[in-house]
Amino acid sequence: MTRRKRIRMAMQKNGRLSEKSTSLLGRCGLEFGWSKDRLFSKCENFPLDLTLVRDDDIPEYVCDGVCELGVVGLNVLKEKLLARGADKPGRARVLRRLGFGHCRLSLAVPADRPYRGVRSLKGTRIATSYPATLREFLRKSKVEADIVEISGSVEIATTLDIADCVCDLVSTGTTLRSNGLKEVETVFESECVLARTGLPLSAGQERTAARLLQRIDGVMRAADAKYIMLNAPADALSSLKKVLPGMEEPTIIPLGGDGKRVAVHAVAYEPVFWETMERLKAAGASSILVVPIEKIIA
Ligand code: PRT
Ligand code: ZN
Repeated sequence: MTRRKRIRMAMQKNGRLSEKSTSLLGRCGLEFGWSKDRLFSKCENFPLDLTLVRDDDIPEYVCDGVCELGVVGLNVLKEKLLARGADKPGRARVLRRLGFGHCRLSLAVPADRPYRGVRSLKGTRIATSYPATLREFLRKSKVEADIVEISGSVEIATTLDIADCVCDLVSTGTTLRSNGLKEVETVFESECVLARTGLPLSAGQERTAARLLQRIDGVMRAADAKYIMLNAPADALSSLKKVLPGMEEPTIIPLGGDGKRVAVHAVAYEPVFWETMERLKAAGASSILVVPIEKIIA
């Protein structure tokens, strides 16, 4: 009997990460028979099955090998790994940062309370849903404080006098400000990640995971990449290369018989702004085309 090659991936069922996680898999060419109420979804054209759960359960699933892969906020993964104890076998590790779901775990104090550095938090009560991450931060900062663990609506903890300050996720900062709090320290910067179990996979599953990673890398590399085509005098090539951001070695195609003018085709891995195009023109380029790239396998 051949060993399994299908892998199971845990993903958030319903929440901030669901749409972008789904879209990423779609751009990787994976097709699913979606149904909102289902907890499992089998990919029809790739050996992967999705398990759709609450984000809090994903680290546990991945650590225990219930799912070989998981898509989850690094904040949740780190918290669960710290809470679980770093020495337990079968831990999860991060394979890729996925470039969405950015946020930070921050300390915030009432706006009218003076703040004189992290040491001034000594002896305070800090409300958070991330006790293990906060505990690690306080230990490293050599500050002793009381951690008040609450599961939601952390931002109202000071108003309710459950705590003196809070440690919560922030993205725009609006929630903190509208609750009379000011952000004073960043504890942890987070984004959505692809994690894999520390437990061994079968050879077939390793190959499946490697194929998926190659596709994810292809999609992510293509996100900012552009294909640039332009015509230019052959002797302007070196100055053009200086202008083009993150360009690979270009393909040069002679135009006409005398070799004095060439067509240049290249992939640029950084954004190409109008200013860049103007500088290309000033360096001698004409007929400049910049087109988006859908996928790249390097
Ligand atoms: O139901 P389930 O348990 O699966 O979802 P959930 O409600 O626990 O999580 P969800 O969907 O809200 O968030 C999932 C993940 O998104 C988080 O674990 C983070 O990795 C990431 N993320 C990115 C955020 C935010 N940005 C964010 N702003 N998660 C939460 N927030 C909250 C924050 O807790 C605070 O209440 O948004 C508020 C602050 O936002 P600003 O813009 O006002 O600063
Ligand atoms: Zn959650």
